[in-house]
Amino acid sequence: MSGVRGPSDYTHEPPRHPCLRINAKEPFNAEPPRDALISSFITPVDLFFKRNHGPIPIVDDIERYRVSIRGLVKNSIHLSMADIKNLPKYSVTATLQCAGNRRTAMSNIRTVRGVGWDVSALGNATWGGAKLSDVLELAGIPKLMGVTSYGGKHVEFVSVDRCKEEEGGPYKASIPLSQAANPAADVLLAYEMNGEVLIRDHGYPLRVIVPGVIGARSVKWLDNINIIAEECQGFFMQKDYKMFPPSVNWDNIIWDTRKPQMDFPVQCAICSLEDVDVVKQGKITISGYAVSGGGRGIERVDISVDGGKIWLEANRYQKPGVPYIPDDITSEKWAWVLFKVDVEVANNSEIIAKAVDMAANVQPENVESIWNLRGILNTSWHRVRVQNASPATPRSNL
Ligand SMILES: Nc1nc2c(c(=O)[nH]1)N[C@H]1C(S)=C(S)[C@@H](COP(=O)(O)O)O[C@H]1N2
Ligand SMILES: [Mo]
Repeated sequence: MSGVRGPSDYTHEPPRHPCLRINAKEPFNAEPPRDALISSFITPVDLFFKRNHGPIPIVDDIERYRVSIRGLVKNSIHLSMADIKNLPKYSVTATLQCAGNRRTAMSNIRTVRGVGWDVSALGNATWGGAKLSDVLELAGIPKLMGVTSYGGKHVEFVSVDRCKEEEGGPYKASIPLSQAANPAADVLLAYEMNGEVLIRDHGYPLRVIVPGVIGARSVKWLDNINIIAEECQGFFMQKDYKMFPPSVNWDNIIWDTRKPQMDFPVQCAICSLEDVDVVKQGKITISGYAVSGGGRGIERVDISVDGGKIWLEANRYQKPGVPYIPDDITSEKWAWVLFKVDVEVANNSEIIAKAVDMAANVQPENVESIWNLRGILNTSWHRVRVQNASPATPRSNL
């Protein structure tokens, strides 16, 4: 009906960059190599991580595409892409991070359920589109409204992809109306990524971007927007993407006891080195990314090259050469910062990175203390181990 449909198999998947590391093939889940991630502040579209729960939807006729806004509102409306593009266009640079980022390292402690990810299940893009607050206004919901006169308190986004978790139904999620109708929250209905038309993998023709919130709420291939009284009852809100304590296992879990995860916590990772890496003796440059949720900028990134005894502060930047100042109005509040520091490393040492956000939240020291059965939000100190390549490693004569 809306001009976009979810196929039932994987015969119509789009082409993908050969550099991506595939964590699951069907549905397609892939991330770029660590060093590719930090080669630019803006992540190129083809290297941006792809996180799917079903086959990629197909748009047969963009002219026929409509997104409807309905439910507990005065006016139900159906908007074409032209209607959406008629609204003021905003560009928001925001980091999208999957809650499962760094899951593999958590599963090394104790088994968790979910697709394994290294440290690259995130990316930083400039999203172009209409503000959701402007779209809601067309349906009769004034800006900054927390509840409609019909009792609507949540905004549900429904897609068209077919997910096995939803028993073949579409992916869906919701955010509070107070956030959706707040222009300062920068929630977008995005049709562009890095200045180009959104590609199929990232939600063509239209997706939601909820800055500062786990990626799971940024619904791709938008079909309907429903104004509802309670939060969305879909699988990905109620039976997934919730944070449980280490004591909860699959035998004693009670999903209702926790709220769906929204903001992501402070996070950072070293991307210039693999988990165990061989480096030349002496000085090396360590670099990576740091980001926090909820619009809390990064205050500091601390690096240790001796397993956490001595710490030094890394340089942070968003534009190369321009120092990052967290509360400066020119710093992009939803975007990551990249960090860099030159250090002298001893043979066989552990290098650690930890970030501190503007609210002085700091990453937890050990993954054990935040282990959870779904393996989400592994934000523990990022550790890598380096061994020096001896300068005169003899090469075998062929
Ligand atoms: N319709 C739909 N939207 C979705 C998903 C999905 O499977 N289907 N995955 C979500 C999750 S878990 C994440 S992390 C992000 C990933 O966005 P990306 O693939 O554009 O990087 O999309 C979110 N939106
Ligand atoms: Mo995700």
